[in-house]
Amino acid sequence: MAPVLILMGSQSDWPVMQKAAEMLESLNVKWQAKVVSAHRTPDLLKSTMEQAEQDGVPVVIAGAGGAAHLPGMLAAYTAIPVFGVPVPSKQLKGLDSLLSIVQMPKGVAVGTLAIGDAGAANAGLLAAQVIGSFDSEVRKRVHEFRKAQKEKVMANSDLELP
Ligand code: RP5
Repeated sequence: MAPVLILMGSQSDWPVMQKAAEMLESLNVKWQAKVVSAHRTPDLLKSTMEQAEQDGVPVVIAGAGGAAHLPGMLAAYTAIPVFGVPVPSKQLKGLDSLLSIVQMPKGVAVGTLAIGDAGAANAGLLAAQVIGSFDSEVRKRVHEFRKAQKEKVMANSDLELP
């Protein structure tokens, strides 16, 4: 069983959601990805979360666009922390996705990330940090990632006009 379950509303969400998978790969955290739609496959949504509970999955990342009800509905079925990624939509560029995910009613929590690639990558990072709270090796790798990121910024901090 992979510790991070990445769910998305459509195959078309994968180009964004794979940024979460790439981040997890870079931190050597195993993941599993699956298409589950809140509207098109509601029964699958319920059974997927029941299975995740049974399997002891510690964290779920869920991305959806437009009327993005997937993360909230997943959270309704489980006590596993759910991180929601608003996927950019064709018409409203993901503002609709963001508002659909972030405006949860009190009592059912979804941790909402930024719209698009950065949000998906950070969902992967945050999921790794959750795993790192009980797996010191993963925690160490998150620290190493931060250190490498800082060194990259420092190495290119002097700007010049072309
Ligand atoms: C949402 O509708 C999905 O998460 C996706 O972002 C959006 C469009 O889906 P497709 O019509 O591309 O399958 O449920």
